[in-house]
Amino acid sequence: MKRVITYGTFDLLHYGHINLLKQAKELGDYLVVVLSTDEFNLNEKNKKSYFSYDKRKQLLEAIRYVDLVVPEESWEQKISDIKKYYIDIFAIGDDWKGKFDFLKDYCEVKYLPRTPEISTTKIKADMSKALG
Ligand code: C2G
Repeated sequence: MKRVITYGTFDLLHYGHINLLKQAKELGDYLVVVLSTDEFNLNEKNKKSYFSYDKRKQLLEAIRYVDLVVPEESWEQKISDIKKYYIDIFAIGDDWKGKFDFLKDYCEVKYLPRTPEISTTKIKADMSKALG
């Protein structure tokens, strides 16, 4: 049983997120998604998600690739998460390439190709243009 972990905000869920989750799940048998809390988004990522943590969790839990959703409250929790959930592989989009290589002491680290043409920022910009 290979256990995979990934992290993110997953706000305004779109097919780029789904592609990532699918790729991450295909690396193993069980996928833990560590979802940024509203406070973590505000204080550490300088982004205010449109959907609350609970709503974003509800959406992720409905995805066939996702087995468990838990909160991300700090940048420093990854090593303890890897131990806590007996993780074999840490996977994240390649926009983070190299940033989490320090986790190689604890598990495999995989940077997965992002879906280039879509982003939450683009969705918001296109919508505000369309709505005027
Ligand atoms: N992603 C993707 N393609 C996109 C947009 C996002 O593959 N078009 C991936 C990102 O690379 C990331 C995941 O989807 O692996 C979630 O993206 P975000 O919600 O933007 O997460 P991020 O802000 O990168 O948070 O501690 C790590 C952070 O929590 C990662």
